[in-house]
Amino acid sequence: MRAKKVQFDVTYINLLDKPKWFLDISPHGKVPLLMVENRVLFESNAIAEYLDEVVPPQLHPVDPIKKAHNRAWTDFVPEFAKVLGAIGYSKSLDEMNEALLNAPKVLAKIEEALINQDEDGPFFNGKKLCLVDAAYAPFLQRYRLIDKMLNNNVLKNFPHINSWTDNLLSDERVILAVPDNFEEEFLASLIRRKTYASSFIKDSNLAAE
Ligand SMILES: N[C@@H](CCC(=O)N[C@@H](CS)C(=O)NCC(=O)O)C(=O)O
Repeated sequence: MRAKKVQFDVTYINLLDKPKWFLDISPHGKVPLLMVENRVLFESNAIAEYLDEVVPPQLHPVDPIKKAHNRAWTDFVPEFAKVLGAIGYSKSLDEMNEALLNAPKVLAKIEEALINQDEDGPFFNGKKLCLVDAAYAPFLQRYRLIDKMLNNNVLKNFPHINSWTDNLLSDERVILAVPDNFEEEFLASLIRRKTYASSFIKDSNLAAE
C-alpha cells in the first residue's frame, strides 16, 4: 500500500490475546487482514494481488510469462521462511546447527532465480519493486535481526540474496512496513519462545521480561 501511496489505517493486535472482533472476521485467526469497504480480505498474496489489480502503479509484470514466474517464486516463500525461521527459532545449539545445514539447499534456489533474472537489481525484477520483493522482505528483515545476534552469516555464500536483502531493507516502503518498536517486539518474542538466539540478547530490559 505504501508503494501505491494508498491511504490506510493499521490496527495492530496482540496475537497472544486475539480480540473477539478480530476472531469474528479472520477465517484462520491470522494476520494480515485487509478491510475494504466492510469486506474482509485475508492471505497476504491474495491481498497483494487484489491491491495490484485495483490500485496503480501495477507492481506485477505485465508479461504473462514473467507474471507466472513471479507468482511461482512468491509461492516458494513458505519454504524459504521455514528454513530461515528454523535457524532463528531453534531451541538449542544442536537444533540451530541442523537448521544451518538445511538452509543452503533452499537459499541456493533463490540465489539462482536472482542470477537468472533479465535485469540486475536492486529488486527482484530489476528497477521496480514487485510483489516478490514484498513477499520476501518480511522474512529477510527478521533473518537479519537474528543474524545480528547469532552471526552465522548464512547469506555470505549467496551474494545476490545478500545484496537483494540490503536493497530491500534500506527501502522506505519496507522499513515503514513495521512499527517503530518492531525490533524490540521481535526480540521479546524470541525470549517468549525460549529460542537459542534469545540467549544472545544483550538488552537487559528485554532479557529480564
Ligand atoms: N499464509 C498466511 C499466513 C499468515 C500467518 O501465518 N500469520 C501469522 C503471523 S505472520 C499469524 O497470524 N499467526 C497467529 C496464529 O497463527 O495464531 C498469509 O500469508 O497471510
